[in-house]
Amino acid sequence: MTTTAEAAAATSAPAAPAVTLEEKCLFDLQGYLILRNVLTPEECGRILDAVRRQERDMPEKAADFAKHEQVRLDGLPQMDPVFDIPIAHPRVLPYLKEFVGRPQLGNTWCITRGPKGNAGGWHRGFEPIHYSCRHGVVRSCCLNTGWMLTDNNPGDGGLGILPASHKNNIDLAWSKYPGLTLPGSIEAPGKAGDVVLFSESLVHTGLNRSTPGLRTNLYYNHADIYLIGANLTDMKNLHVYAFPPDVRDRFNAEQLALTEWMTTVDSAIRTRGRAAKA
Ligand SMILES: O=C(O)CCC(=O)C(=O)O
Repeated sequence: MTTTAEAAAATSAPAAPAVTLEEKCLFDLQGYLILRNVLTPEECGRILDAVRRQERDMPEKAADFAKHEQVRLDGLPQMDPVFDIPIAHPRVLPYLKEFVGRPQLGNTWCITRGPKGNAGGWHRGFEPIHYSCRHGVVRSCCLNTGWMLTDNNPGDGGLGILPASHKNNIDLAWSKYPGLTLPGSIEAPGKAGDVVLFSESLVHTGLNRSTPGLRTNLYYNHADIYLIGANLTDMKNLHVYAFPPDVRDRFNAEQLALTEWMTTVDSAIRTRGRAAKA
């Protein structure tokens, strides 16, 4: 288990310059951006170790993997402080502020998939009406960040995206199209340490893996403060989204600001959520 001090040290990467006009233009055009080398190989290794520990030590997760060659973990920072690293990461935070406005961290999850795993179908979290660009101001009310802990080369089972679908006008039955048979769809390629930022209005999916080995990506989703309230309607999972005070106690100022909505969640509600799940 990573110590709090190690996790804090690991989040002290130098701040990135402001989002450039070219990046804003590209994000508005295609609905996603890929940032290179956000995590160091050492950080990827430490986070991946923690993922593998959880996948192995939680019996239901180990069983999932044995059966489906695919496993999902949710509420990551509640499992190990090393999962704090992507929260308000200095390379990513300027984009969250620029594209969301008043971003707050929603759910955090991890998906590992091997060649026999069955990736999900095409979907999006929010309709295009939740994306806008007016007078040069981009607003994606929900912005996801996909953190590649292993390479996402073609065929590795990475993230599939339909560029520009964050503002498409004609819908298809997205989930009916297997993998890259969806017209216009592509893979978001990257190496371990890269991050794909994408509007949750963009149609996307996990792709099946055709190469040997495992692909592991983390997803940290962010919503504008007025949309994050939707989490409060999901009582069954509220205790997963909202971290208890002892987790937030170890956060720096930016991480605290990005998770401020969690202070509105009463510990009794969290306890009720845990009890309902048990
Ligand atoms: O990487 C994946 O397997 C799929 C990610 C995704 O689309 C999701 O979790 O909503």
